[in-house]
Amino acid sequence: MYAQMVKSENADDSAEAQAFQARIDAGEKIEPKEWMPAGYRKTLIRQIGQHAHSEIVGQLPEGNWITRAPTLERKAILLAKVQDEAGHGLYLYCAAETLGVTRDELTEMLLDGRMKYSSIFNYPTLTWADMGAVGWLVDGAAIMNQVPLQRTSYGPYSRAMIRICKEESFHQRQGYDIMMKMAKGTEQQKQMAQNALNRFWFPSLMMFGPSDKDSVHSAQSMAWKIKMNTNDELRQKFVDQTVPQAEYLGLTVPDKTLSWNEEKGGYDFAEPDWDEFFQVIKGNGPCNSERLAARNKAWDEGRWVREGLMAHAAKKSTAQRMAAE
Ligand code: FAQ
Repeated sequence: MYAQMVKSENADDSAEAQAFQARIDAGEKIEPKEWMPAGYRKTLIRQIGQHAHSEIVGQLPEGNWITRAPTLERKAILLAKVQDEAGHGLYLYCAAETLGVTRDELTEMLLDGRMKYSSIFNYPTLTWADMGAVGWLVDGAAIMNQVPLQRTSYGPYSRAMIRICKEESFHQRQGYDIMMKMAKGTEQQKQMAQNALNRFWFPSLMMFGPSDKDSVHSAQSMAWKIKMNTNDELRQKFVDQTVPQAEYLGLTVPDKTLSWNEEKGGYDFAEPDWDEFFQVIKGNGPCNSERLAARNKAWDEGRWVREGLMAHAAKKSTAQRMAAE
């Protein structure tokens, strides 16, 4: 089914397509059973699917530290956060399913490398301070990207984002709280916090996607209000918000070119290494193979659970049918 949709994706200028665009321009939400251009459907499946995969794969770098959290309280908080990410993945798979693709199809495309997930999760989490940096910077970047998506034109995606954003705010604050503790702690803890910032700064800037001149999908996605801002606009807002937070922590953003530009009312900052970004999204980042191996293992080892649940559901519905006859 997904393959058929992809074949007929080309945007058309039919009366239906024009009426559809007029609804988008008027700020109306598009709902699952309504007519939509094949390209709109395909773009949503790609974006929502990648977003769902990011939430699921995104559990791995933090899951790595649950057993080694420094206190019982930190362990409980981290566990709750990682569980929230699983929940986000599930809302998003449900939103994607309303477009005619199944969760299993999406999962298979993740597992065999046909679909992407966020580049950020291909970097390792080496110390406890990385839990602070991930919450502060990675969830911070996610919120910056996702708050505007609450107004996205596709109803189920927009509604999923409203709930997700509430939880992401808690995630960002717990990360910043870890950073505060470490940055105000011993000299060694402060050094760990600085080191985590050094390693996560540029990968966090990459989360917003390539620069606008290299973004393949932005123009069409913005015309359809699937995306509400360009990649560079959101990256700029993220830098402007995050630099004062780093200053409050007494940490240094690892960018010697960083300076306030009075005229534009924002910071000038160095671009990430885009060659590295494209390598990571091609599968050649530091942890790509480890992440995909972990997801494949979970999928294979969970097969008996999925089959058991399906058998139980079939048995239950047969019993209900027979009782009704
Ligand atoms: N990583 O033309 P564009 C989270 C790909 S938040 C990997 O600009 P688009 C929460 C892009 O897919 C993270 N690939 O693309 C959390 C395209 O390739 P394709 C997830 C990337 O779609 C926190 C190509 O480059 N958030 O998980 C990336 O218009 C902590 C050209 O790019 C979302 O997914 C990247 N960073 O804009 C969980 C938000 N950037 O598909 C756990 C929704 C670009 O043609 C712990 N998504 N690419 O093969 C979006 O807003 C957009 O999809 C963008 C990319 C902004 C990511």
